Amino acid sequence: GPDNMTPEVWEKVKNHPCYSEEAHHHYARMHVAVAPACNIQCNYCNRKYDCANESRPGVVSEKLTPEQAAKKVLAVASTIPQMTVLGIAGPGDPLANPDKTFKTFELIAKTAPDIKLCLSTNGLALPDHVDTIQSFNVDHVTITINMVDPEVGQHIYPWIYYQKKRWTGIDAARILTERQMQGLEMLTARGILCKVNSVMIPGINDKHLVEVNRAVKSRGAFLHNIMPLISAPEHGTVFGLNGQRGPTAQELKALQDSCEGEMNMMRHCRQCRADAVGLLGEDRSAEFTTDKIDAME
Ligand code: CLF
Ligand code: SF4
Repeated sequence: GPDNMTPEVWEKVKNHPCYSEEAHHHYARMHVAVAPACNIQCNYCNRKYDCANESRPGVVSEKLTPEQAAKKVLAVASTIPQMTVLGIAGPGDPLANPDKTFKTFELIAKTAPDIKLCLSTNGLALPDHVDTIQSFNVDHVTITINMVDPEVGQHIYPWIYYQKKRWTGIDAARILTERQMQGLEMLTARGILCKVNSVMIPGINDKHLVEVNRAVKSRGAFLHNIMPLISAPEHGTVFGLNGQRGPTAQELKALQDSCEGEMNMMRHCRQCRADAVGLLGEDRSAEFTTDKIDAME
């Protein structure tokens, strides 16, 4: 709340439903699915569906052009006055689609300047885009960080695509963690609020996430959101097909509790779709499909 934050930080947090537990009862967010491509492979992802970097495999969203996305934002904002935040969170990685992502931000900054811009990324391309992110006044960036140790990372990421080359194994995980840490440091040095999302994968990174928590806290992350792996065989993810289980609610809470005190822990995440619309936990995306928006005119 306002008593344990600077006025500048409180200003950024108070209307953001993900960054403030209190705000999520009153303020809504929307996502636009403008970013189909990805530059890494996570074993919990199924590309046919929304990933997202917010890590909820299993639902398909309608892909939009930046122009369609801007139109949708206006339509939603005029229908849902509590809509304060526009996030780009997939279905691939927003920074693997920088032209589409930043074109969308540019259009929305012009047509709906009061809407806060939010971005979620796996972090691989992040250091290359920090200046652009800052120039669009994006105040909130989420990085999905599942490990800070390549030995752990090799079991989560089969490959990354970086500098026109495919990297695998320990090398891939080492590059990814270096880029994530560098991107996080660059953002926090510029005063951009960073949330870290981590997917808890029992037997793979569950014990390790306390170390991730310390690493991101020491680099200035504002909030840590540890989410459960969603692993059902019907989602067709590598983990799902291998019989990898997700954590129980008790295991998740125990891990969140053991990190509490190190930094703010988010506990109200709803693992949104890449085209989510409305209050967290409420899904109004079906009201705002392209054909319905065209019919509103
Ligand atoms: Fe979207 Fe993410 Fe921004 Fe929120 S969602 S890009 S920070 S506006 Fe929020 Fe949804 Fe959890 Fe994400 S509840 S999945 S944390
Ligand atoms: Fe899938 Fe997101 Fe991982 Fe890319 S970063 S592979 S879209 S979960």
